[in-house]
Amino acid sequence: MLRPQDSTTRERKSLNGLWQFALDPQSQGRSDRWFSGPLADATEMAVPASFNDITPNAAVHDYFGDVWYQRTLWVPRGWQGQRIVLHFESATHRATVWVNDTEVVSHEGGYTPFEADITGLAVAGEQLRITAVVDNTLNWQSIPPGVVEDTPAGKRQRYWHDFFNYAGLHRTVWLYATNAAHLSDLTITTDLQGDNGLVSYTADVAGVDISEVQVILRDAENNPVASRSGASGTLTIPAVHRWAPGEGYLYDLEVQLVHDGVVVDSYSQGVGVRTVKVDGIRFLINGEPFQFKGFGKHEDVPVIGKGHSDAFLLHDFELLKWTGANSFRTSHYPYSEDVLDYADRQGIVLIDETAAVGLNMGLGGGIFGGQGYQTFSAETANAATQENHAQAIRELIARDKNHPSVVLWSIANEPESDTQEAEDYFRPLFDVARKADPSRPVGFVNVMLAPHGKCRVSQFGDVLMLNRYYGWYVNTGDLPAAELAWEDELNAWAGEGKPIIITEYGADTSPGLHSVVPTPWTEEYQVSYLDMNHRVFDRIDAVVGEQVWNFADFATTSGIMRVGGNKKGVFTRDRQPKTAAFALRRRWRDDL
Ligand code: GCB
Repeated sequence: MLRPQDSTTRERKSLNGLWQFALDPQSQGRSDRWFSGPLADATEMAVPASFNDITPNAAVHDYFGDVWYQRTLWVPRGWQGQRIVLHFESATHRATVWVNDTEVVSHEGGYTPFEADITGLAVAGEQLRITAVVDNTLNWQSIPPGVVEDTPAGKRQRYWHDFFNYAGLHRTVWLYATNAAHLSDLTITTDLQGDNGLVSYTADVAGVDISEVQVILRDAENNPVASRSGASGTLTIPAVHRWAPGEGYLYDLEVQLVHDGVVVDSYSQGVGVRTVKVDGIRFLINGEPFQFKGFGKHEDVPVIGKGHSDAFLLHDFELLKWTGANSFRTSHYPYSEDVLDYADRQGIVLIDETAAVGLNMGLGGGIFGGQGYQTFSAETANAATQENHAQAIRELIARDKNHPSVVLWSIANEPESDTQEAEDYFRPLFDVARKADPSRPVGFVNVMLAPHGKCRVSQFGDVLMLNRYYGWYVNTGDLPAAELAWEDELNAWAGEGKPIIITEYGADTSPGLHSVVPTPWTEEYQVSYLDMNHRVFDRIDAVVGEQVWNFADFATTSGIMRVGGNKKGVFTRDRQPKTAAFALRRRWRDDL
């Protein structure tokens, strides 16, 4: 699926703004056909945004189940005879959509796009009613998983990931038009041969039998540098300007579909020419060892929750550069495509993650509440969960495969990985990722409960991604003991001969809390904790990356371990620096 864009043959219309909105706590909207007319008793809701924090109302904040979004719109009068498509960049966690009274699409998974061809329903110059029911319930088959429990006070949603279950329409909704004959997908890979860049492409075409594909590659100054025809092929760029970390140089590949001598579709795709390879313990970008410096992030800001905001996108990237970060992980779900596009242009390197987080009943027991479940079983995470997980991997890769910023797929965060069941569950999922994209390395993020020698899933990864909290969850406040234990474990992992990226290390820190002696929760402790980690990393060659948890404080569920959310941010939730931000800047910026 291609992201909607404007071109000489395409036109799109954003449907962002205020929609009609209603909760459906009795789950009656589907059977009562709420889509068949104006929503009764509706309020207004901003799109894009999470609905949870817009209203100062606990019933809305903690709501789970169906919510209804509706709006009317005019189909542009110039779209006569066009193919018309309704496209949602995401709906968290699943949705069904109607146009007028007709159901047009359903989609499972809260962070990847879906669309419906509504040509038969949309009449140019007339009005349409769009209704979407969005269900944010998490269950054992959803990615991420959760469970609805009966309690004396009523039903309660539980889940095992450490961020708030924000939901709604988080990203742009588009109506767009193309000709009936159109490009339906495009896959680009790049290679380097001496000074030459190679750009290989495959164009999928729909809606036409006989047609010709022409491609033109232009440099950043818009000068054509190569062209050819055919639905697939390779273009050579002499003296190529590479895409590299810190330098997001993009060529533009225009794909034209020509029918009877007329260009019936034109689609442009940014292309960063670079290579990615794992070689022993080295992670190579363009053949050069790359050292990841950065953060695990979240899509999380006040009021709009996980709603995309261009202003926060730019601000966060400015702060990343200010600290000297060259990379981040899209923990713990696929981020807005606006983030990916901007990372491409800024030369920020991404580890791109699915929403498979919380598949681990060993975690918790006091932190997130006792679990009382087995992770993998017929009743809990089972074959249906695995199929949804496979689909989440396929959709992530289908969406993000053409982004040069993405150098590594993370198929899960901290799942159970020390049992036979986990090995059986994950082995085929690595194959799914490799089949979908043979060009990038694949890994998953390992949890402290499955240390070296116990983890049975790391064998499948091209790199090792480790989350560790020595000096925080263990050896709390005792950094000398933490340093010894951490170095011991890391040395054992280094024996595997794979590159190691520390994808999480961090300490909760209350901004403004200070102490001259090392005291957890103080700003000074966060700095000393990071210093200790860095000493360990600098002594082990296989460590090719450090991504601090977290870039900024973020919202979580209520819990005795969380004081107004997770406070491991180096910046506060409103993006003010803690002392650690300056310490990282000193370590990471080599121009200061
Ligand atoms: C982890 C999780 C992350 C949590 C973090 C923490 O290991 O991957 O989602 O927020 O620890 O702060 O406990």
